Formats: sequence, structure tokens, C-alpha cells
Amino acid sequence: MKFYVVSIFPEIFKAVNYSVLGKAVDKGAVSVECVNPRDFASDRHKTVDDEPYGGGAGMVMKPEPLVAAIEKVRSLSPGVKVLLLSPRGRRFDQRFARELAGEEAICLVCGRYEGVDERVSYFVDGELSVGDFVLSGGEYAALCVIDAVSRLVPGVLGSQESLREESFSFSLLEYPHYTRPPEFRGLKVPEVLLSGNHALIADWRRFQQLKLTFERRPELLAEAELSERDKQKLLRILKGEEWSP
Ligand code: 9D3
Repeated sequence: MKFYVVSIFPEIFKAVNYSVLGKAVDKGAVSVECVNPRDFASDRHKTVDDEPYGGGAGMVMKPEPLVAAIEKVRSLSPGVKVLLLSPRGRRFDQRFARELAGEEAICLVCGRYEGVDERVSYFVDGELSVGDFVLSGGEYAALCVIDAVSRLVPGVLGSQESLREESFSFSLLEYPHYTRPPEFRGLKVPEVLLSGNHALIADWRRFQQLKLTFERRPELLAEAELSERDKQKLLRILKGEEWSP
């Protein structure tokens, strides 16, 4: 997967060189290339922003350097999907990530200041938001998108992790995880996990997944694929009962 990023802060994207994503970049499964609109500014001060027409606080990103940077990316990669990161864009979620993982190249255009000149929107293929909160610009949103989409690119995750990836497509929260020691500050690891009985462990984990999802994200249950046994478990959870073998 090839990512292009249009940003006046390319240093922020050095963050992709760490952890799972860093390994994917090292392997060549993912690449990230930054194009800086400042390099396309025509004046000697390399100006990328200006005062808003009509007045008001803050600055607006000028269209010429941003669109020149987008056109540079389109010339490098003719089929690229160009997305403007914007608070008014389509909400990014796992479905959107899966759609983007099917692309050959994605260009993420990051705004700064109070916003981007409206005319830039005519030069992109869509707009994307990561949620209803205010960021100072699109860069950290772009890192979220790069991370989430890269995980879905074949060869980026190990096969173990790829299997676990399915949990979100079944739209249930994960079960609780434990490792050594068996007791930490008086808190014990649930006995069933030490039993070695894998059928029982699977049953306990499924119960905990359903319980956590019911308690914290009940709206996810509407989309989950639930078996008859799951529904029996939910009934017990509804009654406030704990898991028992
Ligand atoms: C102060 C101006 N804002 C009114 C509340 C509008 C605004 C403009 C630009 C708010 C944030 C930004 C910068 N944000 C992004 O570029 C951004 C973003 C976000 O703020 N939230 C969620 N997803 C995204 S994607 C890009």
C-alpha cells in the first residue's frame, strides 16, 4: 500500500517508522511519501496561509500550494484516491478502513490553521473525519488512517494477529487478557484460564466479550452475529448472573 501525505509538517510522519507499521515499512509492504505544499508556494516567504475573506479569526490555507501538491501526487500515481482530512468528512471506521485497503494508493491531504480554502475540495475525491472532536490539523488523523489501513494490507500483521483482527468485524469487544503473575496486588487471574480446559476457556471468553459489549457498547450487539448459545449467555448477563462452568 502506497500512502502519499500532503502536509506542511512532514516530520510528524516519522512516527510510521515504529512498531507494527515500522516493520511493514521496512518490509516494503507499506510506504509513506510526504509532499510539502510549502515547496509549491510561489513567493519568497513560502506562504501557505492567508486571512479569511469576509474577516474573522485565524488563517486559511491558500488553495494554490495545496492543489499544486495534490497535482504532483496525481502525476506520480495516476490512480491515487485523494482524501481531504476534515472535521466535516465521512466518519472513519473499520468499514471505511477495509474499503481503503482495497486501493493501490491513497493520498491524505492535511489542513492546518482554521481550515482550508473551500475550492480545494474540488480537487479531492472525498473528505474524511476521525471523530467528533477538534484537532489542530489533519496530521494525527492521517496517522490513524495510515495505521488502521496498513493493518489490513496482506503481510503486515502476523497470521496470529490477522485472526484476532476478525473480532471487530463480528463487532464485539475483546475478552479480558491476563498474563503472569497469577496474583497481582491481590487481584487474581480467573481460575478457568489456569485450568487448561480449552473448551471452558473459550466459553468464558465468549461470555466476557458479550458482557463487556453489553455493558459498554450495547449498540454494537445489533450488528453482531449471535448464536443461540450467545443469546442464552446474554439472557444470563441481563439477569446480572456471572459466568459459571
Ligand atoms: C476553530 C475552527 N473549527 C471550528 C470549531 C473548525 C475546524 C477547522 C479545522 C476544526 C478543526 C480543524 C482541524 N481539524 C482537522 O483538520 C481534522 C479533524 C478534526 O478536527 N477532527 C476529527 N477529524 C479530523 S480530520 C482533520
